[in-house]
Amino acid sequence: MAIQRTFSIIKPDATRRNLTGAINARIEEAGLRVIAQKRVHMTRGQAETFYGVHKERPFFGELVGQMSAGPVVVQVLEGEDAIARYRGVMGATNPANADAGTIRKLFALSMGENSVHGSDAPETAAVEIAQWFSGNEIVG
Ligand code: 3AN
Repeated sequence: MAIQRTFSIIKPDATRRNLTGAINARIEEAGLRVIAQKRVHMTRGQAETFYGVHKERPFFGELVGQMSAGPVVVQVLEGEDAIARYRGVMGATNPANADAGTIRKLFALSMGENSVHGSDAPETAAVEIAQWFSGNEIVG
């Protein structure tokens, strides 16, 4: 499997509980490298753009509110099969269904406040990385 890049967000529920380092430890233990990282406070508009594919879903307003409620850490992760690998480390969207040892099983509070985001495909990873990082901020 080729080396890939994926986009990650450590969400406000996790930064609020001072879990940035604990989540980064899980990421690095899984063999992924943090090759770009910054802490930002998303505006509602930025969160609406980021989650645009979900705009017709009933939870869209709640999701945008939660993502802009506090600081997040946006990241680019690199590694072999990074997109699927990170989704495995994250665990299922609903923490009740997440496997033992995953970030969401360990830390998530609910479906919405589920601590992390990770891209679901190479195309979305490219779009998401481009929303938050310029090329010279990514150092692989
Ligand atoms: P994932 O983040 O696991 O790829 P998606 O893409 O289906 O999940 O959903 C995007 C985000 O929307 C989730 N991370 C979660 O925060 C939120 N979300 C998804 N489904 C629900 C739901 N039924 N109720 C509240 N929030 C939800």
